[in-house]
Amino acid sequence: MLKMAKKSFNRYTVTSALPYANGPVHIGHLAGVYVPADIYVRYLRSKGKDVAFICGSDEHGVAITLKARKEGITPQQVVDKYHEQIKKSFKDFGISFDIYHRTSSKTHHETAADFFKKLYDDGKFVEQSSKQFFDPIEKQFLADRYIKGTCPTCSFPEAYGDQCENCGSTLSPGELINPKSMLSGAEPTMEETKHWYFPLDQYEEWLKEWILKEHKEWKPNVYGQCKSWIDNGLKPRPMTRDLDWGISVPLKDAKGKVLYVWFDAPIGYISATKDWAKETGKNWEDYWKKEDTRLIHFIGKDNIVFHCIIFPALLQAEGSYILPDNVPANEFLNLESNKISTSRNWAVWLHEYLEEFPDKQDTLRYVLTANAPETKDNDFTWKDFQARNNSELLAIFGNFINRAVVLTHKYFDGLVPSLGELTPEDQSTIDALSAFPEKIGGSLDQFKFREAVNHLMDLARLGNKYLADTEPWKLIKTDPERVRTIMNIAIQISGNLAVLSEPFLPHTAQKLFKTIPVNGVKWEDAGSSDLVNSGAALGEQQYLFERIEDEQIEAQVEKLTDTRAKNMETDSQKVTPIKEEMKFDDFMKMDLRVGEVKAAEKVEKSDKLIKLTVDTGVDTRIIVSGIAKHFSAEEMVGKKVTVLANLAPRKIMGIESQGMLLFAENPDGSLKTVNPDPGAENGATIA
Ligand code: B3M
Ligand code: ZN
Repeated sequence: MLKMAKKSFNRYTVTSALPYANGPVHIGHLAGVYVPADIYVRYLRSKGKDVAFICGSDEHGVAITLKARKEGITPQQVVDKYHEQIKKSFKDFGISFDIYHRTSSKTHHETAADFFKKLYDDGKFVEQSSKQFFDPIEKQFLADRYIKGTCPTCSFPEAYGDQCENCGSTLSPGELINPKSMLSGAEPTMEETKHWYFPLDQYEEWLKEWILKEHKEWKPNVYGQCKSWIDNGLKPRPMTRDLDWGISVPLKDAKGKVLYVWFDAPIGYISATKDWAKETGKNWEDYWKKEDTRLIHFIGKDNIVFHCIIFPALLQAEGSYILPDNVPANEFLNLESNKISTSRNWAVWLHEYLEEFPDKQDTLRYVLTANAPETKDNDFTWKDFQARNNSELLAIFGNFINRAVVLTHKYFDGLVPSLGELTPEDQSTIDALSAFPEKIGGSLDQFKFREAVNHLMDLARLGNKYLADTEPWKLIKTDPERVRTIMNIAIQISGNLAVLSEPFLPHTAQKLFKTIPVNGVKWEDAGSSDLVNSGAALGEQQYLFERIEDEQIEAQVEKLTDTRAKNMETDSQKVTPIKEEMKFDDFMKMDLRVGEVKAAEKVEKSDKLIKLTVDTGVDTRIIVSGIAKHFSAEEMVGKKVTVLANLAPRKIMGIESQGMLLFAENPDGSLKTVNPDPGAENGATIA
C-alpha cells in the first residue's frame, strides 16, 4: 500500500472546548483541556508558527436555561455573569487565547444560521416529524433535561430524561417511569413536532475511512471511543430543538425552534476566528479552509463524539472546510478519589484557589500537567500538590536556578563569565543540554504533556547534578578560572530552562527573563550552550517558588471534609417524603406475593441489570431488576423476595420483565431485600 506523504502545515488553528457559561471553572477543566492546549500553543509560538488559539463561552442550550431557572434570573443574566468570571479565571492562569469569544455574539448567530441554511439549501438535512414530550400546562415542548422520572435501570426517582445521575445510564425520556415535567410538574403529553435531522448514518462509511483508517495515530482513548460509536451504527440526529433560548432556525416554518446547542457550539470556533481575524487584519478563511492549516481540538472525553464524529461530518457536508487533524481528548480528573461534582461543590474552583494561593498559578499548572489524566482518569490530592511543589518545583527547579544566579552574582558581580577549557564533565553536560529541546518538543508533538514536563524537570536535575559534582563553592578559592567555566555552563542551563519552561510555567518564565537575558529566544535556538553571552549582566535574583506548609494543605483538606459532611447531611435529608394519599381500592389493585429467586444472571452489556428467575408460587417468571450495583447474581439465588406480581410486563434491554421485586432503599442509596419471616410460603399474598 502506498503511504501518504506526511502533510506539511503552515498554520495552526487550535481550539479548546467552549465551557458552558453556567458556572465557574475548576481544576478539572484546567487539567483536561485548557492547560494542555495552552502549553501546546505556547510551544508552537516559540517555534515561530502561525497560530490562532480559539475559545469562548458556550451560551446556549438547556445547561443555561436550567441554571437560570435555578437562580431565578434570565438566561442572558446567567451567561453575562459567568462569561466574565470564566474569562478572568483563564486570563489569571495564563491561558493565552487569541480570542475568548461568546456564542451569544452577533457574528456567531449569523455564522451558525448561515451554516445551517447552506446545509438546508444543499439538501443535507432530513425533515422529520415525531412525537415529543410536551408540557400541557406550560404549553411547550420539553427538552430531555426538563423531564424527571424514575430510572428504569436503578429505580432512582429523580432521573433526568437524558441520563440517570444515580447509576449513570444514558436514557431517553420515553424510558422514564412516571415522567414529570420539571416546569409544571404535570405529566407530559406527546405532541407532534417537526425537526431537521442530520443523517449521520449516511456518513458512516466516510467516517470509517477518515478516522479508523486515516487517523490511527489519534490517542487510543479517542480512537477507541470513535470506533465503538461507529461500530454500534450511527443514527440521524436532530439538529433543531423546541426551545426559546438559542439561535432561531433560519427557516420560515420553524417558529419557536432553535438550533441544537451541539450544532451551533462547534461553529463557535469559526465565529470566534472571524472576529479575531477582523481585529488583527487576518483572513479567517486561511485558518479554516486551507489545506496547509492544521486544525486541532482540545476537549474532555465527554465531548469526543461531537468533535470527532458529528462536527467533522457537518464540515464535510458543508464542503468548504478542513477537518480536524487531531483531537487530543483527555480523560477526567478526580478530586481526592471522588468525581468532581459542581452540584455537590466537590471541586477546587480556580478563583478560590487564587485567593488562597495567590501568585501560585504555575504550581497548579505544573501539578495538573505532571499528573494529567492523559490516558486514564487521575486523582488530584492536596498532598501530591504540596509534594510536587516542595520537592520538585522548589527543590529541583527553583533551587538550581537560585544557586546559579546567586553564585554568579557573588563571584562575578552578576556578569556572565566566559567559558574556558572544557573538562569531559563539562562537555557531557553540554551535550546532554543540547538534546532537551527535541526531547521536550517530541513529547509535545505527540500530546504527551506529562512526559514533556518530566523532561523539563530532568534538565533542572542535570543542572543540579552538574553543580553538585563540580562544587564551584569549593573551587572558588583555589581555581577561580575553572569556576568561570562552571558558572557559564550553569547560566546556559538556566537560560535554557527559562526558554523551555515558558509553555508550562509562563509566569515563572517571565520572572526568569528578568534575571537571565534570554527573552525572545526561540525554541529552535534553545539547546545551545551559547545562549547567554559572556559579559551579559544578570538581573536580580528572585525566588521562583515558595514552600507550601502543612497548615495550608490541612486547611484545604478540612474544607473538603466540611463539604463532604454537608453533602452527607443533605443526602440524609433526602428521605423520600410520604407520597400523596391514595384510596384503599388503589392499594388493593396491587398483587404482592412472597416469591423466591431460583436463578439469576447479569444482563450482558449492562452493569446495573440482573435477570432473575422467580418462583411466585403461582408461576415461574423472569424479572429484570436494576440491582447489580448492590447484589451479585449469585447472592440473589435462594433469597425470599417480595414480588409485585400483576405489574404489566415491560421490556428492559430487550428482555421482557414480568413484574417487579421490591427493595428497601436507604437514604444513602443502598438497597436491601424486603424479606418475609421464615414460614411464609412462595405465593403467599401480602396485604
Ligand atoms: N459546552 C460542553 C462542555 O462544557 C460544551 C463544549 C462545547 S465545545 C464546542 O463539556
Ligand atoms: Zn438509574
